[in-house]
Amino acid sequence: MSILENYVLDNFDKPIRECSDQEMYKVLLDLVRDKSRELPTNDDKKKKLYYFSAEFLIGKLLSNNLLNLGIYDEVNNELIANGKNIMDIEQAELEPSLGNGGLGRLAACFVDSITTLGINGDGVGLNYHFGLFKQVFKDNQQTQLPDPWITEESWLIKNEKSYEVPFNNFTLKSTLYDIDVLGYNSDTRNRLRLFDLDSVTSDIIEEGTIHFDKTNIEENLTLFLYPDDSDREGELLRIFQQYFMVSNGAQLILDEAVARGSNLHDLAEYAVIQINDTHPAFVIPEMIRLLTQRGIDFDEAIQITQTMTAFTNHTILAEALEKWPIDELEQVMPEIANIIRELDNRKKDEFPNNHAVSIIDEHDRVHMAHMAIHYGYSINGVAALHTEILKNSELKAFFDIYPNKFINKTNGITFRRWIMDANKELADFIDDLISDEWRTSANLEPLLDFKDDENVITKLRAIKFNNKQRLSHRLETMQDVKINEHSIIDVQIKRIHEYKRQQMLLLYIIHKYKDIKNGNIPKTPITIIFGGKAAAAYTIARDIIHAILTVSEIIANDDDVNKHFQVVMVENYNVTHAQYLIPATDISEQISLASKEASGTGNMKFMLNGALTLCTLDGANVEIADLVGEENIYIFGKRSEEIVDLYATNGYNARSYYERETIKPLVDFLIDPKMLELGNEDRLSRLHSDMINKDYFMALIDLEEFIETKEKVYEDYEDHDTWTRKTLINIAKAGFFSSDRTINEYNRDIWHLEQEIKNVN
Ligand code: CRA
Repeated sequence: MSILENYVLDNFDKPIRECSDQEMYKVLLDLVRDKSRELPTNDDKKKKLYYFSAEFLIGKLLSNNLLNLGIYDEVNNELIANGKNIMDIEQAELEPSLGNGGLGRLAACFVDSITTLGINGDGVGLNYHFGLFKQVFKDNQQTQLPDPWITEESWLIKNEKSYEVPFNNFTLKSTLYDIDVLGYNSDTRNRLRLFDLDSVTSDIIEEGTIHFDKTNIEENLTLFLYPDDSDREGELLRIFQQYFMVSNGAQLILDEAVARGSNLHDLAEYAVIQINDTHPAFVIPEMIRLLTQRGIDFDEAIQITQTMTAFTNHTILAEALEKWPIDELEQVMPEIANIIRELDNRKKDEFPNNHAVSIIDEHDRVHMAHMAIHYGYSINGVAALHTEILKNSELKAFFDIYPNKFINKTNGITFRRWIMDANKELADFIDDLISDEWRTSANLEPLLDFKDDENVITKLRAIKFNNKQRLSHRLETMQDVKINEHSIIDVQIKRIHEYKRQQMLLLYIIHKYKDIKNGNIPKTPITIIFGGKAAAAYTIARDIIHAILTVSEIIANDDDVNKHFQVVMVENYNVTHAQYLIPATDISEQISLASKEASGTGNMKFMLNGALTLCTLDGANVEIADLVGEENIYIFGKRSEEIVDLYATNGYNARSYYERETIKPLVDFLIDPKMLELGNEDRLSRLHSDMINKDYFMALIDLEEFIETKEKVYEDYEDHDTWTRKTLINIAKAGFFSSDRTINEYNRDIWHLEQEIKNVN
């Protein structure tokens, strides 16, 4: 009997052909789960990694898991033979809404690579019922709704384990759900361990909003990722969430280590914790608390915790480096607050008068990153430039006292999802050219042999076109927008944030619109696509979305322009959207203000899928540029040292840029009568005034050079062969950005765990 038949008969008692896509989804889910369950976990290995993260942006899992199990083709062929299409079946799967942006997607790529390399390592996090939020556009504005994803047919598997988490005045008992994590062709599996609370209920959410009673912890604790923390209740709720996550995680670690033979004194031989950004940093005082509770003395508990905990920093933006008022910690978990005071006292004694390295500052706020650096054994940045900035400016005071703790680990992406799954046609074509060895080694360099092969260049162009068609079809069904499949596809997808400068691309769009109105018609039509959510409480970011949507409507309504130029903003951008957008893209917009984007990972996905990067020298763009050479990338804008210096000296004045005759009309268009007619005056004038009077992330400083460079990019696109040759070089050089390489480095330099696959690129 074939791989699917008996599953179908067991479930529905009818042939495949007669099953609906929803029914087939259920069958495939059962099949994949059974096959996963046949794989042992890595529990026979002594030491285990626990990757603690507030987010795991895993995306849909069906195709990915079929691929990792090595049965994708077999299943797909049988579906095709029965008149079914896996892409349609996949529509029945809801994307788990367990992350926000790059940090969460990175965690998802990492657990895939950890398993692929045969490392014993689980992810630890929370099971948010409604995720971040679902973005819905209404009147050209972002609105936020709950994003439910947990149904009977989700990948969650209830685990029997449960722990008690002691808050002040009450204790909560957790429920644990696991999601199996499969590696590529690996014969073991790991798990995502997502803690939850049975009493949580959607009943307390106000209809049509993401608002709820923030004080009702028992009912709200795992409703949303990053609930609004603009007031004290919101801050307390975040602290409740963080402590719930790490207390459960720490208890799980102790449980499992003891089961594997640890006597707790030797815990560091059994477990290593990676703290993914500051959200899980309370695991340090919590582990100390639990160890002392189990009879270890305080000094030894600190020492054990320290030797098993490492920290990753993902940003230099102050707003994301969490600082919690100590009195709030006292209110939620007094014992932990006391331990933190003690940890702080010890460091104040060790480094007297060195205020920059205090855990508790003069405003009685606890600096989570400081705690993690003092009481962990390793701190890493996520790209070479980022780590240098940490060492030389942001965390210099720490680098001075702990030079050996600092290390760089440039981010990576899993090639399983970001080419094998997202761009099957390209992946298969690469197999034809250089054999399928790259699928495990990530070595794509042999492709360079084909850079002057006309047939290869033609085929690459054809694949890009097919991916544009696929995207076009999706946008039409999802959002009722029709894009021109023959146009240049120019894309900026990422969270909306001023430092990423979507507003700078918007000013370019205004420039281009005016230019086309003046009769300068682009040789090839251009489609610029945005995607991204703005934090619900981030007003200017929501204003930027509004301005983009309003400008795009003006362009769409203008018959002089709309045949040549289109601007689209994808609604509710998520991993699934990204899998359609990235393979179809020609130009990858990586235009953050230099020094501000720690790494970026979208930049790597685009490169791997044959888009050319238009970028500032920021984050991992610097490493991309080094790899491909300056003739295969488009670089513009002020360099990072200059920007760091400008901040230090308060040397930027937006208005002096605004006054330039090239720039003023573009900014002023935001409040042009055409805009005000369609848009919301408050939002548009606030953005307008912000750009002139503040522009904290300096969109205007690079604008002229950006416009010039964009025109050059579009001009270069016209030489199709040269362009496509450049895309081939980019693909060939992308191997370095495989997350297998990144994880291999983490393991070699930080975790030191047993590993099955040793040679990674
Ligand atoms: N927003 C950085 O800004 C980086 C990812 C993953 C970020 C990105 O440049 O690629 O982390 N930082 O390392 C972050 O979330 C809290 O800080 C991100 O996703």
